[in-house]
Amino acid sequence: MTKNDTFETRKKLVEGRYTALITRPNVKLEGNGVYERYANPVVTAEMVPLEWRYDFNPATNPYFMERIGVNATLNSGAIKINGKYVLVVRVEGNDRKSFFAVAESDNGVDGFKFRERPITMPDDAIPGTNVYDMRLTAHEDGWIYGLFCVERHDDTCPGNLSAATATCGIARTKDLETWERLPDLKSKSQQRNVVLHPEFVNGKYALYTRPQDGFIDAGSGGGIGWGYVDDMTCAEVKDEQIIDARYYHTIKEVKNGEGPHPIKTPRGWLHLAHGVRGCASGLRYVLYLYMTALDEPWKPVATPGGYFMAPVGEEYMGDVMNVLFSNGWICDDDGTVYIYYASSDTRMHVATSTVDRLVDYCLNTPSDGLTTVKSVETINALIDRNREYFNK
Ligand code: M1P
Repeated sequence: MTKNDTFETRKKLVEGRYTALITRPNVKLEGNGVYERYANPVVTAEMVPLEWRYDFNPATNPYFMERIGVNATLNSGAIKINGKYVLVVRVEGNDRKSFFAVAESDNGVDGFKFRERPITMPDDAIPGTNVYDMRLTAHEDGWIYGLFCVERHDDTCPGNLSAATATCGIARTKDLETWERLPDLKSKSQQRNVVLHPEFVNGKYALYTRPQDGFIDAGSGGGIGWGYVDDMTCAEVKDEQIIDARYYHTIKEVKNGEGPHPIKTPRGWLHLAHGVRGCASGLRYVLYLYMTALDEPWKPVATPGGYFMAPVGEEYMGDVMNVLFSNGWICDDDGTVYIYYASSDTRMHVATSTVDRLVDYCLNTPSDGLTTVKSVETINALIDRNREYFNK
């Protein structure tokens, strides 16, 4: 077989596999009544366009080998624009650098197609090493903001190659194509998982924050915070109040962080977040919901106990095992909610539900009583109430 034959044979094979993958229909699975998962992930590393990864010139790539590998597609921001379900995907290369890329679908559950090129995100005045996990907010000021984590080496520790800092990067756009980079958020501590509330509150921009002592450890950062910003073009959060605290022996003992911005419902703001606890195999990341008051989005009104979603099946497996993470969801006009989540820092999935069901879940799931005794009391109370109805 000549080199040219090899090129043509492999190209045909790779292109055929790629087309089959990106046109594969998705199938809704039965769930627990709160939400439904889908059979296939919606975006994987293999779905990243071939022309981003392969050299298509037979003279310079006679074996049709992949030249630039993609390791994962994960933690994606989500928004609906012009009738399309749009993800700003965190694409991570084999070189460990993440970048953002837009993928769009007509129905939100399959057929996601990447735009022609990844996003060229302008740098801050202080260049970053890595960017990831964008939260998208179409704010009432008319801009679409993207808030994301910017990682830099911590130069105060010159001998330590793993010392890093986490800061909130800010950019805005009208079309997800051209981005205006604004200065990074100023705050007293390091920050990750910062999210812009979609409305002005008390005439100011409002942020969900996650103050943290170090790059990995939340440390004395007590949970999800809330703070105000006067001007997004020079954003500074001076005071943060913790609105969703961490607790001993809960799903958010070690860390928690706001997911996408909350959805406005008649009963209050509906929030999706992640909680982290330690176990023998490392950290376990799960998703949970809570609600805050409509006129006071910092005030919790419903705090269902335990997790809403945790890894199942292949979701356990990946680069960072035992992780579900979400920073994007879309609420349609008919009340359908598309929850986009990544499993084990490797691939993107969707689950669907409705605003009504998620609010019902929040208002009727018992809070965490924080002890075994309380948990058993809560179950017994349900059994008692069920006596009249069960097995009739
Ligand atoms: O590896 C799991 C997640 O770890 C971090 O999340 P957090 O800041 O809450 O600990 C982030 O690096 C996130 O991207 C990653 O998915």
